[in-house]
Amino acid sequence: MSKRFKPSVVFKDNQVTDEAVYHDRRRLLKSMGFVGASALLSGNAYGQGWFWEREEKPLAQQRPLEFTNNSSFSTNDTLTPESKATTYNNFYEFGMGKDDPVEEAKHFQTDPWQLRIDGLVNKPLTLGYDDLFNQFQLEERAYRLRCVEAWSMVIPWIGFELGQLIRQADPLSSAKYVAFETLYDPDQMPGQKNRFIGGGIDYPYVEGLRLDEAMHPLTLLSVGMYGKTLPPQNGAPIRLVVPWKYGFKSIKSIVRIRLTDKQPPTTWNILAPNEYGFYANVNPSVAHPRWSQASERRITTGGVLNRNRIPTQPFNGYTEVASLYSNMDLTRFY
Ligand SMILES: Nc1nc2c(c(=O)[nH]1)N[C@H]1C(S)=C(S)[C@@H](COP(=O)(O)O)O[C@H]1N2
Ligand SMILES: [Mo]
Repeated sequence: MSKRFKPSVVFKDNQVTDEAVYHDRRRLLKSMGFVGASALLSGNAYGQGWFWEREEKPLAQQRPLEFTNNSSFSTNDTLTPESKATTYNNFYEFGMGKDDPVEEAKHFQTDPWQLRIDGLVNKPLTLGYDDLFNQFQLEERAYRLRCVEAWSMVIPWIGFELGQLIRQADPLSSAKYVAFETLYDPDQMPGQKNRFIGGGIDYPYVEGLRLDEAMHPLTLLSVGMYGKTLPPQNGAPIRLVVPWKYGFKSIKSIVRIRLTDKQPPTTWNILAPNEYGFYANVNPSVAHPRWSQASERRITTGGVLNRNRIPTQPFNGYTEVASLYSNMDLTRFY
C-alpha cells in the first residue's frame, strides 16, 4: 500500500471479522439508506477509516448509585423486570423501533454533560455531570409509566424532585411554565441526522409543564433506575418522570430547563395536535382518535407479547394531582 493511500485508521484482522463490529457497520450503512451494503464492505471501503470512528467509541457504562428509599411515593405494583424496561423503549433520536434505542444508543456519551436552568429566574445555573448526582439527596421511587400507546411498566427510578432544582434557581413571579429540551447532537443521535430514522420529528425534542405541575412533589428528575445510573436508552444522564401523564411528557437526556410566561411548544403536540395535547394526563375516558385509552398492557413478566390487560386509572392512579385541574375540562385540555 503506498503512503498516499494509507488509511486514516489502522485496524487489525480480528476487528474486521468481529461480529459486533460487522453488525454495527451494516446498521450504519442501512441507516444511511444504502441497499446491498455488503458490496461496500469489501476492498476499499475498509480503508476509508470513516466507518470506524463511531465504533471505536467506548460503550456507555452504568455505575451503582447511593440513594434513600421513599416508600410513601412508591407503588406496590409488581416491578417490570430491568431486562424489559431497558430493551423496550421509545427514544426516537435513536430510531423508531422499540428495540432500536438499546442498540443504537450503546455508545452514547453523557459525561461531560451540562444541564442549564434559565429563563424567568433570579439565579440561572448550570449543572455539570457530577452535580446531577451530588447536588441533591437521591431517592428511589417505583412509579407506573403509562405510554400513550396503551402499554405500561413499573420502574424503580432514582432521582430528586424537579421542584428542588427550580427552587434553587428562584423563579420570578412572572414564570408560569417550564420548557424542557433534549440534547441536539446528530453525530451521536442517528434519528436527528435522518428524518426517516427519527420519525419526522423536528429536533431537539421539547416538552413542557405548567409551573405548578413542575413543582408537584411527584414530578421527578431521574438520574438512575434499578439501583444504577440510567442506561442511554432510558435517557441518561438525566430525564424527566411525570407519572400521571402519558410517557411522551417524560423527556429524556435533558440539557435545558427554561422558565417562561407562555405555554411552550411540545414535540408530539406539534407533530399531531389532534392526537397529543399539551396536558396529556392519563385519562381512560378520553380516547386517542385511533384507539381506546380505557385499558393498557402491563409489561411485567413473560415476553413483551405476553398480554396482561388491566384497566387504565385516571391520572395513572395518582389522583392526588386532580386538584391541579379542578377548573378544567379535561376532554378539551387533553
Ligand atoms: N427525547 C425523547 N424523550 C422521550 C421520547 C423520545 O422519543 N425522545 N419518548 C417518550 C415516550 S413516548 C415514552 S413512552 C418514554 C419512554 O421511556 P422509557 O423508554 O424509559 O420507558 O420516553 C419519552 N421521552
Ligand atoms: Mo410513549
